[in-house]
Amino acid sequence: MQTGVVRAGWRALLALSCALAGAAAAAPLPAEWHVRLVPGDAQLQAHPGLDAWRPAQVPGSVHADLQAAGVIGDPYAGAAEAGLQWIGLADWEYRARFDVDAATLARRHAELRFDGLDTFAEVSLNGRPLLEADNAHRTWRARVDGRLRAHGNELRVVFRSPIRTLLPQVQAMPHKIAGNYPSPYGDEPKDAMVGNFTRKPAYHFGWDWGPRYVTAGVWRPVHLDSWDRHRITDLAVRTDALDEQRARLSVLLEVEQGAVAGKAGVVVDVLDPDGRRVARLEREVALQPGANTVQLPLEIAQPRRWWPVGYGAQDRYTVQARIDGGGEPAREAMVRTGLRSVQLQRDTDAGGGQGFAFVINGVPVFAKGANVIPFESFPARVTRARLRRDLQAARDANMNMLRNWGGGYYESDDFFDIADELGLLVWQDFMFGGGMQPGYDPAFRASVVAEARDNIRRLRHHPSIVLWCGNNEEETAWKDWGHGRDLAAADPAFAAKVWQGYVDLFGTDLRRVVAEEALGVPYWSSSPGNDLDVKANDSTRGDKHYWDVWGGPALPATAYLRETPRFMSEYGLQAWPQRSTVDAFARRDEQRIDGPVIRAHQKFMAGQGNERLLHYIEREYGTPASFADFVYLSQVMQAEGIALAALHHRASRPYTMGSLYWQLNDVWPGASWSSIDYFGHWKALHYHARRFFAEVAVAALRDEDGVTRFSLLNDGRQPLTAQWRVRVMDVAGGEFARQQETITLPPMSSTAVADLVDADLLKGHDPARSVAAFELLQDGHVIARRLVHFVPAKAQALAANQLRAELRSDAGGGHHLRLHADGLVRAVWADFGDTGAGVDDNAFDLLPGETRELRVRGDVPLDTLRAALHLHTLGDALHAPSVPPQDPASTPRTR
Ligand code: BMA
Repeated sequence: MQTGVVRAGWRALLALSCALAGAAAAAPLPAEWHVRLVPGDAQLQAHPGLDAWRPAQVPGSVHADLQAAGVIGDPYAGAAEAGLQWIGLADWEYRARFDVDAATLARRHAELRFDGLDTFAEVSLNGRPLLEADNAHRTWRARVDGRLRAHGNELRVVFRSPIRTLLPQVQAMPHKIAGNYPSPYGDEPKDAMVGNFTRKPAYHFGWDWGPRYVTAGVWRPVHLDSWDRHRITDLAVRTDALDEQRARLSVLLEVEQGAVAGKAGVVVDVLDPDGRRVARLEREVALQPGANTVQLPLEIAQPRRWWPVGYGAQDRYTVQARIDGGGEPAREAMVRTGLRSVQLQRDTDAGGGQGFAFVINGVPVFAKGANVIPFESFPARVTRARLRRDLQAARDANMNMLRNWGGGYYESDDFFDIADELGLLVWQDFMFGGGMQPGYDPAFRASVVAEARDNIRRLRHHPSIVLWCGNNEEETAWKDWGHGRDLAAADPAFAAKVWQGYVDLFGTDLRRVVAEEALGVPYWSSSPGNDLDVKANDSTRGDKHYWDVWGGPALPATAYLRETPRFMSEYGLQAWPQRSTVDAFARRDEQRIDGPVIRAHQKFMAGQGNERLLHYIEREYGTPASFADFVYLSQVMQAEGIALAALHHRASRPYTMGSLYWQLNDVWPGASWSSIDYFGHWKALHYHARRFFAEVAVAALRDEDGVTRFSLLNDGRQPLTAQWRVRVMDVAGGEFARQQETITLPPMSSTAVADLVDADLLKGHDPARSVAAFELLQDGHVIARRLVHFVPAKAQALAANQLRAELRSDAGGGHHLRLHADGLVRAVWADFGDTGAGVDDNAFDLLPGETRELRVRGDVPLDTLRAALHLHTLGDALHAPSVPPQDPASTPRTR
C-alpha cells in the first residue's frame, strides 16, 4: 500500500504535507458517481423506483446518498432506526463515469486503487469484471493496463447485502460462535449474527452506544495511478538506534519495476522540523522486474526527538525520495515522521505480577486518556475539522493517550497526523470489537493479515502509534464470560478448533505482521489481557477492563478505589449529553426518561440504560425532578465517579501506569459513556478530566469505610516544592480544622501524604454539614484542589439558592460571568442554551464565601446571554419540586 506516497513537485510537496498530513495524495479519480438499488432486488417491492440512478457521493455511503436524495429522513433523528433496516438487506450498485487524459493513456501501466469498499463488492470496468472484494478494511488494487479509453469509461461496483450473503453459511453451522449485539429489528435472526464473519466495521451492526446501520458504499477514495518503467509503492523510515546524540535510521523504499530489469538513480532528502535539509543520500540501484526493496542507511546528529505532550516537543522530520525514470518523469514519495523509541515495559515483580508501562525515549509515561470510538455511523462524513475538534479537546483535558477501539474502522491519515502534531500517543487495536470469529478458516486469516499489512504500512510513519493490539475483549469473553465454556460443552472439538483459530490469528499471524511491518512498535494480543496468559483480565498482570461499576453487579463508584490494575484500559459511567444535543433528535415533548425517542438513543441493554443511570443517580443524589435534572445529574454522577477512579489510578503509580476511561467521543447524539458529545460539547466529565489528568493534582479519595487516602501527584519531569493544606469547614461557612505543610514532590511520582479517618477530620462536627478541602499551593495560590464529603450528596445539608451570578462586559468587549457562593455550592453548571456561547470552565464546586470569574466564549450580545443563562447546582437540584414528565420545557432554573 502506498501511503505517504505523493506524486507532485517537491516544493508543492511541503505545502501539501500540511494539508494532506502524510496521506496518500494521488488525486481521487475525478468521476461522476450514481447509485441505485440493483434491478430485481427484493426490496424494490416495498421501495419502488429505487432502481433508477440517483447522484451519489464517493467517498460515502448508501445511507447518506439516500438521505441526500430525500428517499429517507435523517437516520439520527427521532426513532428512525427500525424503519431503515431494509437498506442493509438490499444490494446496491454504484456507477462512475470518467475520462482519462492523454498522458495517462500513453503510459504502459495503470492501476485503480480502492482505499475502502464496504464490503462484498463486485467491481467491473467498461463492462468487464475487474475485482471482487470482501474486506472493508483493505486496500484493493486492480491493474487496468490497456483497459482505459479517453472518454466515457464506466466503473461499476455492486455491493451485496452482507446479511444476505453470509446468513446461509452462518445458519448452517450446528453451533454458532459468539457475536456481539443481536438486531432488535428482525432483519437478521438473533441466533445467526453475521457481523463476526464479515470484515466490516463491527459497530455497523449496532453497539451499546450507537445505532444499527448496516451500510454499504465506496467509503474511501478511488485513485488512478499510471507509470512506465517503475513506481514507488512504499516509503518508510525505520529507527535502528536513537538517543540524544544521534539517530541511526534506515530508509526503506519499495519500488515496483516493469517487465525489464534496469538501473535507476535514487535521491533521498531529509528535512528537519524547520524544513532545513539535514541529509541527502544518492544511489544508483539495480531493479529487477516486480517488487524491489531499496534500503539506505542514514544518520542524524543531535536528532530532535518526538515526545508525547507534556514530555517535550512534537518535532517531525520530512523524508522525500525520488527515483529517476531513465527518460520518463521522476517518481516521488514523501513521509512526515517523528523520531522516538517505544518500549512496552513488562517487569515481573516479586509477587508474580507483571507490569504494563509505555516507555517513550527511555522515559516511563503514565498514560492518561480515553477510548475512541467511530465518529459517525457513516465514516466518510467525518471531516478533518471534526477530528481536530475532539483530539484537541483530549489534549486540552491533559490526556496523553487515546485507544482506538477495535469495533470500528482504522482511522484516517488525518486522525494520526493530528495525534502526531498534538503529542497524543495512540494505542491501536486491530478491528475486532468482541465475540469470536472464524479464525479457523485460513482464508479468513489471510484476509485479516492482508488488511493488517495494508493498514500498518499506511500508518507506520506516525510516531503517535505506540501499540498494535490484536482485538478488544475477545480473549476475556471466551475465558470469562461463558462463550468458551458453553461451546466446549456443546461441541468440544469445534470449541478447540475455534480457540486454536483464535491463537493462530492473534498469537501468531498478527504478531508476525506487526514484527515484519510495524518498525519496532510492540504487539499485544488482546485488551484486556497479558498476551495470552492463562488469565485474561487480571489486575496484577497486563491491562485491565473494569466494569463491575456500571456493568455487571453495578457496584457503587467507590468500588473503583479497591481495584488497582497495572494499566486500566477501560472503565466507564454513562451520562446524557446536554439539552441542546438532545434537542437535535427529540422534540421537547418527547424528552422523557422512558419516552420512545429517548430510549431509542439509549443503547445500553436494549434501552434499559436509563434505569441503570437512575440507579447510580438515586444512590448518591436522589431522584431527578425533571428530564433536565436527569441530564444534569447523570453528568455530575459520571464526572464524580470517573474522577475517583482516575485519581486512584494515578495515586497507584508506579504499580499502575495508565488510566484510559471509556469513552472520549460519540458516534451520534445520544446517551453514552463519552465525555464529549456528538456536537463537541464537553460533558461535566471532560471538565473534570482536565483537572484530574492535570500534570499536578491532588488525590483525596474517601472510601465507604470513612478513610480518606491523601496523595499528591506530579507527572512533571521536575521536582515540585509546594504546600499542602487540609481545611475542614461547615457547608454554610466557618472553618473548624486546618493543617498544612511544605513538601517536595519527586518528578513523575505519586506521594502518599496520609490516610485520614473521618473522626480526625471532622473533630466531632456533623458529617452532613461538613466538607474538607485538600489543596496544593504555590506562592499562596491554590494550584490543585479536591473536596471530600462525608455523606452521600442527597444526605448533605446543601441549601438551594446559594449561588449569586453576575454577567458583565469588559473594556475589550468580552463578557464575564462572576459567581459567588454564599454556602457550599457543588457541581456548578453554567450554560447559555443553544446560543453557542459557553464558559471557559464548568462543572466545579465553590466553597462557602468563594467567588469565581469565568470568561464567556462566543460572540453573543450581553442581553442574549442574560436571557439564556441557565445555572444548575446540586443544592438546587436536590430541592427542586418534581416536574411532571410531560412538561415540554422541564423548566430550567435560571437567574
Ligand atoms: C467495553 C467496550 C465496548 C463497549 C463498552 C461499553 O467493554 O469494549 O465494547 O461499548 O464496554 O459497554
